[in-house]
Amino acid sequence: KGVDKDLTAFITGATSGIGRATAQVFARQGIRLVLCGRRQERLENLKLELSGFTDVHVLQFDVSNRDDVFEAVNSLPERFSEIGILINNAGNAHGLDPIQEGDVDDWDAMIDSNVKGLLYVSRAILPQMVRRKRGHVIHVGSIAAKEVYANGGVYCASKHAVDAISKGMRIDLNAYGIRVGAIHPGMVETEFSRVRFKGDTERADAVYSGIEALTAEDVAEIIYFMVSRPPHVNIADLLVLPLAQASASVTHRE
Ligand code: 8X3
Repeated sequence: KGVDKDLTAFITGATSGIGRATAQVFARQGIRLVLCGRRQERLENLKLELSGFTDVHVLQFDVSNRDDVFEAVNSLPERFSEIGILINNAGNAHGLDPIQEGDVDDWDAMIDSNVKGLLYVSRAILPQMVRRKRGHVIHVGSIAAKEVYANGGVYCASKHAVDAISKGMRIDLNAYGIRVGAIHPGMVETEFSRVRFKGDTERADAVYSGIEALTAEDVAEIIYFMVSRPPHVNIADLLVLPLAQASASVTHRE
């Protein structure tokens, strides 16, 4: 039972939010970590914070840069090179606009990281799991993978793609003993809304006002639960909401 400590967990988007919380929970369980992100200083700080618990290697790259993804994965020192767990977490929302007014740069950014980046990282890592006939991939989707809401069409499309990729991956890897699952959180209070609204903190804070949103730790603990099931148990698909949220657009505010 528990997690195989010979292998390494590879977490994208580890410098903030759900990715960072997952790194913290995994570290406390003694799971060896490869932490990936775009921001070197944050990566170094996280490595300092977690090195007391486990071995940590950091990789600075942007998942949407195809060459950098493959180069980073190929650069792993031997001790960290056998990936047992891949947490495809990196992703963001940019803007919340009606489709006819959408910023095309925002669309590119969301599709490049949430969809293409996730594919690049998966393509770089899956062959070794297939060879070993062992591994576990978890995608961090969103309620936006299951529902579409006003002004969020492109973000929702990118997360629907994550859902489809997760399902397709489970089928293609079925013969190789690799577990594939997705967790789809609703409202989680992280830097998510600040990024979506480009630093407009008032607008970002309003998203969570009067609501006890999920915390990144809430989601990270569930991700650890998913990876620590006995090997024959695959949690394939999980929608996780705060109590105050009934659907993508129905929330109860105090
Ligand atoms: C983040 C949650 O509701 O803004 O993926 O889509 S939501």
